[in-house]
Amino acid sequence: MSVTYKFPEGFWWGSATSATQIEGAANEGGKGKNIWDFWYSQEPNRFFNEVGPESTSNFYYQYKEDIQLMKEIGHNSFRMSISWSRLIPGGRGKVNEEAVDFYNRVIDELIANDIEPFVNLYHFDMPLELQNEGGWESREVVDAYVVYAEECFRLFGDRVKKWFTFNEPIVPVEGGYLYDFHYPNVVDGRRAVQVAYHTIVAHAKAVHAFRTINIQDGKIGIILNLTPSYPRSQHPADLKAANFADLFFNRSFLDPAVLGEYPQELIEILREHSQLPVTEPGDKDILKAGKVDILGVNYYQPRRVKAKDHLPNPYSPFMPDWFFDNYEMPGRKMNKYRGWEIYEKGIYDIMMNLKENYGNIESFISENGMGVENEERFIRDGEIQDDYRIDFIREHLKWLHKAIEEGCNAKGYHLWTFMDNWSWMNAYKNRYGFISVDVETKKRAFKKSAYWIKEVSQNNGF
Ligand code: BGP
Repeated sequence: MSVTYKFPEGFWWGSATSATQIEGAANEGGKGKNIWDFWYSQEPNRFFNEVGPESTSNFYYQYKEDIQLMKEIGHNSFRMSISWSRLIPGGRGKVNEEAVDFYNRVIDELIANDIEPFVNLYHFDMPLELQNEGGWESREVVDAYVVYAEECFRLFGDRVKKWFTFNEPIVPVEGGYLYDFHYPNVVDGRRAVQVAYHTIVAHAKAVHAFRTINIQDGKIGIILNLTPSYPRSQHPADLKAANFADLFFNRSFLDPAVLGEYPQELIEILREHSQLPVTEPGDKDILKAGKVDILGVNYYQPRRVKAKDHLPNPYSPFMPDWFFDNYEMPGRKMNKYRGWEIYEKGIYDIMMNLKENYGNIESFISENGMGVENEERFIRDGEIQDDYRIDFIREHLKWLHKAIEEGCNAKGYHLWTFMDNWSWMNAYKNRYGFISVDVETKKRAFKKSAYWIKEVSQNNGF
């Protein structure tokens, strides 16, 4: 293959996943319950085809085979998460030795196969007992998280050099406290703001703990889903709407994580609507000291925004959507299975924004991908011909390449995800992997994209 788009030497090729979405063994190995186990037991009807988290993709038992497959398709890095409720059942107290043993084996196996483990501490999976204490609304839960984080650094920091405090911390805020797609299914703006705030405090305290422990050559970061906000038009009302969306959904985490403080404009909006969180003296300094070394960017879709058509109902719960309407741009390209727009240039816009406004922080694409339903219909000669996925990745990579050529500090590209996994409420509806998983037999098989990415990673470009 002749290479037109060559990536910098040492570029990270790989993929990302999370504990709850692949491990399975949800009731085995001494694992405690998290909010997903519990919610599923209460309301299985909320999950696609009523498939829950108990066995998912069985990585807990098949990790060796899976790591071999990763190696075969050219991975040099892989992001996983540690399940808090597996490592410390109940969220506090004694470490579960079976879990330590499992994560040690996974980490060692990755390293033995020249795949660098990137480890994330929290991917939507609050231990149930801590949720019952209030979850992220509780400052004590913040402290419990910091102890958990320290434990992870201490146990695995001799081998794991890239750490992440949270994956997409705004998603549990949106899902659990505004829009009813995560447990505890609360709809309350003020509580949502408190949850978001405590998450950042937890993040910053974990960063501080990391620096105190001083892991040799270690870097600590956060993974954020950044959705560039594009206004419908250049009319001032549309521009204002897009700015609101940007403040609520991007800068609410990006600014404190990278710059160490919240945007003043966001604080003012929340103050005006009596939505400010409870804080403690000294928090500002904690946030200042919580700036990351590295930023993971998850990018799936842009956000198109217009000025509101109608005034919000003043009696409805406070919502970010009081300040803008979503805009359905005519002719937009859609992934209809997930209902997400595909806009490849968004990846470039994000990177240029990081370069210009966020000190060109070291970053990488930590998730990007395309979930498609019923991929069996694309089987030819026993293999899923997922050309749409290859196109999707290639077109995004071209824009990433352009951003790198223009000086942005992007170090890698991780697909969501390595093998088909359990997508929360969507369970196994949409498939994202290079490798398919038969939900019944757990058998793995390469899709066409697996061979393609192998060549791309080997050539460091395409
Ligand atoms: C991201 C999450 C992942 C993953 C992915 C795909 O927001 O970090 O956990 O699931 O999106 O989305 P979904 O599974 O909802 O289709």
